[in-house]
Amino acid sequence: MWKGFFLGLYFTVQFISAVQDTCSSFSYGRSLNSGKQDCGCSVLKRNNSFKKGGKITDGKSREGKINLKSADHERTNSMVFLKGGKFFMGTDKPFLPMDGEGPAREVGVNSFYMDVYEVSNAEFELFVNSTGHVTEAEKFGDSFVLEGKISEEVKKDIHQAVAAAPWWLPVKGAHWRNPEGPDSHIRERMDHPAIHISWNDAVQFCKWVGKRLPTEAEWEYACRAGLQNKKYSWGNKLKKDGQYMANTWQGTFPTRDLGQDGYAGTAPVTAYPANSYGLHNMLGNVWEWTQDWWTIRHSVHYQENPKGPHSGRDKVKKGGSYMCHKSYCYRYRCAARSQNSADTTASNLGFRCVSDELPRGVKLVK
Ligand SMILES: [Ca+2]
Ligand SMILES: [Ca+2]
Repeated sequence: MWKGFFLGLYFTVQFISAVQDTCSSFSYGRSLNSGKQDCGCSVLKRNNSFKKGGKITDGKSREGKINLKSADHERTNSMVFLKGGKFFMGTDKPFLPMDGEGPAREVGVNSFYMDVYEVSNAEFELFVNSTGHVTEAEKFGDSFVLEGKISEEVKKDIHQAVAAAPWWLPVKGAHWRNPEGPDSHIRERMDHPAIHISWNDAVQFCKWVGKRLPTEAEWEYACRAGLQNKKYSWGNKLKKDGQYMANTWQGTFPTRDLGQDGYAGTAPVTAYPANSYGLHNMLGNVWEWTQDWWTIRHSVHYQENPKGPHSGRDKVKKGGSYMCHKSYCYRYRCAARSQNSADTTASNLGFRCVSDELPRGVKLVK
C-alpha cells in the first residue's frame, strides 16, 4: 500500500533496489563476455517484497479511459497458417552465448496459426473493455519506462531513481493506457503495440481470444520463416535493398533515439515489410513473450514441439525491441533471447498469440 510519504519512499527504494540489483549483476555478466551488451534490453524484475498495491490505478485507469469502439479501428487480429516442419533452433555462432543462444539443434513443430501483428492497443482495449481486466502494472501501481521518454514533470517525482538506474525508471501510474506515466496517453497510438503487458496479462488476453502464447520453438520457427542459419527473418543484413526491415535503435543509447528507421519509440504493428510467412515485426518494435520457462541449457538431441523446462523463475521473451542497438543490446535476431519474471512490465515489452485452430471471427490472411 502507498499510504503516506515514508511508506511510499520505502517501496520506491525497494523497487529501485530491484532495478539496481538486476542491472548491476546482469551488466557485470555481460561485460565479462561481450563488452557493451549489458542491461538495456534485458532483465527487469519486480522485487518480491514489492507487493501489489491492489487499489492504486484501477480508478485512475478508468478515469483515463477513452471512448473508442472497435469500429473506430481496423482490426489487427488476423492470423496466418504456419505449416509444421523441422528447423534448426538457436545458433552455433552465438553473439551472446550467455543467453543460451546455442547450440543449433533440430526441432520439429506442429502446424499452428500465428497473429500477423503484435497485439495493438486497440485490440488490447477491446479485451479490457470486455473483461474489466486490470493489468499487473496497474495493480502494482507502476512500471519501467525508458528515461528519455518520460516528461520532465513526471521525472521530478522520481528524481532519486535517476542516479540508481540510469535509463529504466519505475514510473508511478505507467501502464498500457498511459505508457510514459499519467501525462501520456495511447490516444494517438491505438495501432501501436500494447506495452507494459506482463506475461500473466498476455496469457489472459490470449485465452480471451481463443489463442495461447507461442512456445519459444514456435516463435523462432515463425521468425526464421523457412530461412536456414540466418540472423534475421529476411537474411543476414540489417537492411534489405537499402530499407530498414525492423524498428530498432539508431543513435547513441540511451540518450538519442534518432528514428532513422522511421520511428523513435514504438511503431504501428503494421509497419515494416512482413517476413515470407506474412508476419510483421517479429524482430524489433517490442519484445514478445513466449510460453516457456527460461533456461540456457538445451538438449542437442532432436525434439518435437519442445516446451522448455517444467518450471523456472523467468519466462522467455524473443525478438528484441525498439530499444535494441547493435553496440548495446544486439538481440533483434531470431536466435536471440532474453528473460523476465512473469509479472515484469516495461515500455518495450508486448506479445502476440498463436492457436492450434483458427478462432471464430479471426481473418486468415495466408
Ligand atoms: Ca527505431
Ligand atoms: Ca516484435
